[in-house]
Amino acid sequence: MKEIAKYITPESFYKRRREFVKLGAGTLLSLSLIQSKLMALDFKNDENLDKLKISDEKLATSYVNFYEFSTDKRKAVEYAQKFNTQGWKVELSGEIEKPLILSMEDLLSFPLEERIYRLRCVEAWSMVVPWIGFELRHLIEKARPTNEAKFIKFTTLFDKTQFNDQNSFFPTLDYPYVESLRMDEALHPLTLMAVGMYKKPLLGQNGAPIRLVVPWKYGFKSIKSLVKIEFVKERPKTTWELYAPHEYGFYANVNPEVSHPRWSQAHERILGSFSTQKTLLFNGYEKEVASLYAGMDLKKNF
Ligand SMILES: Nc1nc2c(c(=O)[nH]1)N[C@H]1C(S)=C(S)[C@@H](COP(=O)(O)O)O[C@H]1N2
Ligand SMILES: [Mo]
Repeated sequence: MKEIAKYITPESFYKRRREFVKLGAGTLLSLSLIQSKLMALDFKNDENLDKLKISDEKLATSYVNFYEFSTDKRKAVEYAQKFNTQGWKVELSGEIEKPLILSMEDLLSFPLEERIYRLRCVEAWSMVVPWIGFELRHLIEKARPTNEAKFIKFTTLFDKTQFNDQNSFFPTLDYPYVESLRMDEALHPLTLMAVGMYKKPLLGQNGAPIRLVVPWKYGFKSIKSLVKIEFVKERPKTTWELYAPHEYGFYANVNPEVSHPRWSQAHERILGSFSTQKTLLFNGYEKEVASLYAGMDLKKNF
């Protein structure tokens, strides 16, 4: 049986499946669903018109921030290896016509695209990641928000049996991790729901099986392993804003002129190289997104 599988599946797929088997049965199921979409190259490639230099895949999957596992980047990767995403569901509720519960299969019916984006962490490092996902606006259209919906609130899984830091006596953050976007930011075509990167399904440490990616904002807005999307009237309090409001604002737009109280944001370390570069307003996406903030004081609304 295994011998036959070797002949009827492309070799790379076969090898990759074997790697997934090592991750355990739970991960395998949802991975293979996404995997088969991606292996069929059922997504539109990014032509990389800006000629961004893509970061090493090894780096992007090992230098991670995922506090639910651990604040230690190495340990987060280690603990994420047995992350179980079997039967994953995303719940949509709030100011929409009727609540929806979507499986990964439902979510994968949106048109998938590769998007090569800069990622700028508030810790002053950056990389370039080739994500695979769909525009969040497609999901919003499906949810049919009412006129009352002004913000979207996103929530990460809360599961003490899976996340070491959630289970600790003194958790680092007030979990579950919550993030939010204004409706017009959420509807912007750059705003992505990612299910993969480097032409493969997301790994646990990068927010499997589905996460947000907002390229013009600091990385912490790009919330991982989503289970809930709520359409709300009022601006929600977000995890980092609650933790330190003078350090992490709601908007978190990348801005070289607004320093973090403890360090400058004017430059960034390019991960995987010895160089630094100037940080760009809106992380280089000014042309696309500046109009969202016309007339707003970006220093006050940081
Ligand atoms: N749920 C959750 N989402 C999260 C984080 C986290 O700790 N928990 N870290 C954020 C931060 S600070 C960054 S920089 C990005 C990092 O994404 P990456 O590790 O895939 O590069 O994820 C963001 N999303
Ligand atoms: Mo970050």
